[in-house]
Amino acid sequence: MQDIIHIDMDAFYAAVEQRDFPQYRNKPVVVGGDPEKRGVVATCSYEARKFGIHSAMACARAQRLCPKAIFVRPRFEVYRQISQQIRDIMFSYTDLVEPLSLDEAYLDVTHCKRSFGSPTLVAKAIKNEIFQTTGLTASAGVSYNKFIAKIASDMDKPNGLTLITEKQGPEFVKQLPIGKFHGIGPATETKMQDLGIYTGEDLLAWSIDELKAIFGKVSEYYYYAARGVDRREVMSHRQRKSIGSEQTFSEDIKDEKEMLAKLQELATEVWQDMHTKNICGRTITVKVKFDNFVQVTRAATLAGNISRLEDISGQLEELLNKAEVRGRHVRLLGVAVSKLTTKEGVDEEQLTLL
Ligand code: DCP
Ligand code: MG
Repeated sequence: MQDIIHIDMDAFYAAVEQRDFPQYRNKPVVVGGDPEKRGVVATCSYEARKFGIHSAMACARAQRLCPKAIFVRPRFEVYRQISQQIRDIMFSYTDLVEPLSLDEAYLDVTHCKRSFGSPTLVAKAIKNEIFQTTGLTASAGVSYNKFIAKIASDMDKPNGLTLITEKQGPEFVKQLPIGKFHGIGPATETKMQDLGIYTGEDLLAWSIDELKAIFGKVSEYYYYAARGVDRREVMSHRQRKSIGSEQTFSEDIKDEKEMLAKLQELATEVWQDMHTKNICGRTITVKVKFDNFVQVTRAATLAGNISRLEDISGQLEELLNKAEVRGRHVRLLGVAVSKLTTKEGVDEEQLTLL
């Protein structure tokens, strides 16, 4: 059995605009094109949704529905940066992360790197970390496959967390409107409804062959989905850029010597990991998060590859000093190595392209 989490940011572009421009908060905000120039809505804040505004609607119509709405242009570069922050968080929990767009991803946490006892607690921790890091909320669906996890993440938006267990799965799918199935867009939905298929339960009456005659290759997915079954795996296309280890402390650390000792421990872990994975690197980064959640990183790049643990350890004190930790309370420390190559001297990035 797999433990799958689907994470989807709430009103993503609009939430970013409300975060960065306090004057937009609690107001109907529409991100998209120009209403005067046949622009289209990319997304809108939950305040704007109350007026019936939604993605892909003409901005001119949105303006008629809510004349007070604030129209803003998208800032893709900012969204991309935040998307990367979110992904880094996800990858710190599992290597199996499959992004679907800038604001959503599937995670397979069956073998979570930072285990908290249950996938629901892992989802909670990820949501929490996303909020601490970006100031934005996400919704999570927790289930035993991708199909159900994705529907679950949409059930309690915004800032929701919904668990659907393997036991609940088949009954849950029965009552599901057919248009909610991932991959069934408006055209297929109409086609299904014309055949009398309105819910998952209606779909149960159809054999694979009957479905294939009408829907072709995707029929198998429909057939199994109707039974709450989805065997698709979470596909990660990650190119590893760094290898690292970090720790959040139950109590903040104030003593510099203690910080350095912790960094040494983390460096040893990283070194062992590099060794097992047969990876070399040149850049050493120390990450420090203070009690006010401000995070700083300080890095040093060596002339050649790291060849001994001491190459990493030797940099820690100076990097810690550069992070200006003196007199401050530290809640997290991390060590990472980047500019990676394999022992054979081939770039990891090149390897993944082979
Ligand atoms: N997007 C877009 N055009 C669309 C749909 C979406 O440009 N037709 C962009 C803007 C969204 C982002 O993609 O912010 C994510 O899409 P979602 O469908 O996840 O929508 P939101 O995150 O905005 O809202 P929700 O809270 O419903 O997830
Ligand atoms: Mg979203």
